[in-house]
Amino acid sequence: MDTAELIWHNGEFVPWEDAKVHVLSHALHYGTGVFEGVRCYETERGPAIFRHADHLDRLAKSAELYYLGLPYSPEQIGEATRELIRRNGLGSCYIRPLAFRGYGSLGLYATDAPVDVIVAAFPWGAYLGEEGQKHGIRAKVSSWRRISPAGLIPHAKASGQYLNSILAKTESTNAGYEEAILLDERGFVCEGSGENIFLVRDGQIVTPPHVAAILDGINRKSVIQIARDLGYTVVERDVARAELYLAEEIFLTGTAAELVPVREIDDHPIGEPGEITRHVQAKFVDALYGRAEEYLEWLDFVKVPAGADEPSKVSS
Ligand code: PPE
Repeated sequence: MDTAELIWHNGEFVPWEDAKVHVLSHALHYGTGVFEGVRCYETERGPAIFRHADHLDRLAKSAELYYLGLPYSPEQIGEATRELIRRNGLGSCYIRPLAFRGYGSLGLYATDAPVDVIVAAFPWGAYLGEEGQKHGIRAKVSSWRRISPAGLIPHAKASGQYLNSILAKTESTNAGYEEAILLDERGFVCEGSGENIFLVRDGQIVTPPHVAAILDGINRKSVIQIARDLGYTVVERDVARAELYLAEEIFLTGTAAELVPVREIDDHPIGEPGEITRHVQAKFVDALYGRAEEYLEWLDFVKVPAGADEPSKVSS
């Protein structure tokens, strides 16, 4: 992976190679961590973090859902992140905040083990490839079902839950596809291994509802808003597997992936990215890079404009 100079670790900026944990850290054994994937984009006014407050809010909610008491407020983690990007001298980058049960005790009720927090920021290119963003990817419905709300919390972004995504992604990659699409236990479409999914049917945009067994993606919400603002009808409803094959267009959204068209699924051709996908994708990319005036409020600028007040310092 591409690295950077510093990582924020429990309130300190430490050299990348020194950001280490003990091998008996709780999260290493049980997956007791919650995290975010956030992206920062180089805009005309300098680096800006896309929907930063929403990501920090989801991090706090994921922590709450798994009884992890965060030792830092979302505001403190947010300011640490902006300072990290400044100190690392980064422009466009991927940001990975993680809160996890650290070293102190093992066993399943380990409230003695502290909650450690890190934020890393480093360069990370197109998750499903630049070619995929332009011409679409090939996807396969996974034989693994998406984690059920009966046993875990699909709405939380928790480390251990990603074993489910990893099984699906491994299966689809080994079979020669670029992404896996997971169904829920009823057989309805949920999402990709690390992205939400949208279909175009009869000119309408359709996506599984936020109460489905999906991660309620921040880019999902952004794309729904952008599509509606562009005049499209967006319907949140259950999506049957067969609709994947009958769709006029399909695309995926996520922080790492951004907006990626799907050109083939289970060997059924969907075709080159369609008109609606292209239209929404272009506006979405403009929003990410601060080129869409109407969505500027989604951006958290890292650097203070010259002449403005200094931002408050990290208080930890
Ligand atoms: N579903 C899942 C399961 C998921 O992991 C992500 C993000 C999304 C949907 C889209 O959510 P959002 O980024 O808020 O629009 N996946 C993150 C982790 C990917 C990874 O490989 O790590 C990401 O995109 O950063």
